[in-house]
Amino acid sequence: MSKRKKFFIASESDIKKGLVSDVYFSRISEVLKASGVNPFTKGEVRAGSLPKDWTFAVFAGLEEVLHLFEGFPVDIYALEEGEIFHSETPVFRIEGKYLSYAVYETALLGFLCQASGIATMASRCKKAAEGRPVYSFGARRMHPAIAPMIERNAFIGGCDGVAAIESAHLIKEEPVGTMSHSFILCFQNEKEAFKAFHKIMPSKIKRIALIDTFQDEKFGALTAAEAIGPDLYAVRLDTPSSRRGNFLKIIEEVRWELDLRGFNRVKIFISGGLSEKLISELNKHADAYGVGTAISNAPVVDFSFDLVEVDNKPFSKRGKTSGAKQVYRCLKCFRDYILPWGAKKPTCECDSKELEPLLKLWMQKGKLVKELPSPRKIREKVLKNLNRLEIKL
Ligand code: PCP
Repeated sequence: MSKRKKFFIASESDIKKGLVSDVYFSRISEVLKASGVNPFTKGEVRAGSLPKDWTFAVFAGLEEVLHLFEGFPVDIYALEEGEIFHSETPVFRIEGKYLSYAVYETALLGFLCQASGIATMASRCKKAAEGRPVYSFGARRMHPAIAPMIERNAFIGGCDGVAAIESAHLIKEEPVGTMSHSFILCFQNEKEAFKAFHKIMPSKIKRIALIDTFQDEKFGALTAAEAIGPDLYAVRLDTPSSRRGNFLKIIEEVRWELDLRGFNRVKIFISGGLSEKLISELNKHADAYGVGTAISNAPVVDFSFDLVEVDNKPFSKRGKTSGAKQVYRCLKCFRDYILPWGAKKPTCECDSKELEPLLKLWMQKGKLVKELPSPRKIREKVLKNLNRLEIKL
């Protein structure tokens, strides 16, 4: 058992050693071992339903799961990360002697449930923003130990960038940031703060001025324009809820006052309390968004793990369909067909024969057999698929 911890987190080796496991798994493993029972099994992950009124979700977390099982005598089939799935879609299957992976079910589901929830919420915010940039600003809302995981999945889900340095490092992207209220409060003078930022920050850092600290946003915007001039890239409104009133009207005014004085190129960046619905309401005048809580505290996808074959016989508990499965997606109409593994590829009701098998072999006997795509590649896949999907707001 690990020594007294300063931070209450499990280390990579704790997870790899199977210590992040609900105790009943090690107890039943003990009983199975003592009874000489260790069948060859196939276990499947799927979600019986999706959170809220979500009609689709984005599959994420697979890369960590593959690292968890590296070196184990198991084979793994799964959707590609970034793949769109629906309730009841089998998204992952592990094959091997049950005791070779039994105590890892907790970690396996933990990796997939939270990552897929975050990636899906990021994709919904990105869809609602209708092409405008959406940045992940939510590391501060969660335990810092998981900030890189949160923001990696926010990025692959569609966010255009992430704020925390270690998260950006993980995905090999530049961190994104503006300026904080505390910065301006330290100067006790907005104009001086803006000028100092402009004077000292390297030119590659976009000049995004926070304009709601002391005064009405439209005057804050003009102060920023005066202080930074043509290099002003955007103004950020993080207006406290007590002052928001008709927020779209405030943003419209800022837009008017900037345009009136020739600052048409200056963009308007919004943050604070955002989620899909508010984003869609502010698109008329907003150019970019910083989303924190809504993405980092996204509902998890309630995946469950179930054995579907024991000793190569289809065998599952009540309420779960037995046997290994394949999911065929019609590339023309995006309809899915869930069929027994090995069944003939179907023809779609839309008569298209272009159906893609979604469950791919990623690991054989604990060895990766397929290259892991970069976060940017996975993000491109999500954005491509998002164009085909509707979200109810
Ligand atoms: C917050 C900070 C976060 C934003 C809002 C996320 O502003 O900028 O990135 O908010 P959300 O979780 O509601 O989506 P402040 O708390 O005012 O912090 P700061 O002064 O540092 O911008």
